[in-house]
Amino acid sequence: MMFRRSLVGVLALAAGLPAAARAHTDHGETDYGKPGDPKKPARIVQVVMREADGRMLFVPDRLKVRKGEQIRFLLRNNGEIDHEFVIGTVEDNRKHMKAMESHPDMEHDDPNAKRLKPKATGEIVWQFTKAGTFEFACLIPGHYPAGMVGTITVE
Ligand SMILES: [Cu+2]
Repeated sequence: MMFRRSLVGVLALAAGLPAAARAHTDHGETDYGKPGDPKKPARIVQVVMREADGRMLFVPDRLKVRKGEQIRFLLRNNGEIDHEFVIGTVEDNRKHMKAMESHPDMEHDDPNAKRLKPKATGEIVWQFTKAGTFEFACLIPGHYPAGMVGTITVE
C-alpha cells in the first residue's frame, strides 16, 4: 500500500492532477477493466519478456479479448535484465513512463502490473470490462522505445 500511494502521487504530479483523480475506485474499476477474481474461470495467456538484437519485446505482442472476459496472464522474464508488465490505457502508460524517468526504481506490484527479475515468473488476473484498445508495456526507462509494448483489443 505504501508503494501504491507513492505511485499515485507521482502519477498525479506527472499529470498535474490531484491524487484522488488518479486513484482506482473502491471496486478497482479502471478505464481498462478491473482486477480479476482468481476463483472465476479465466483464459490463460502466456507472455514472455526478453531482449533480442538491441530490441526488447513481449511475445506475443497482440491480444484480442471479448468484452467481460477474464484473462490469467502467466508472465515469464526470459531476459537478462528486469522487465515489467503493466496493463493500462495508452495515455496512462505514456504518463506513467514519464513519471518513471524520474523514478526508475519504482517497483510495481499493483493488480495491473508486475515487475520481474531475470528468469522470474509472475501472474496477473485481469477482467477487461470495457471495449477499446489498450496496452501492456514495460515502463522501465528505455524499454518501451526499444519495443516493449503490446496491444490489447477488447471488443
Ligand atoms: Cu523491460
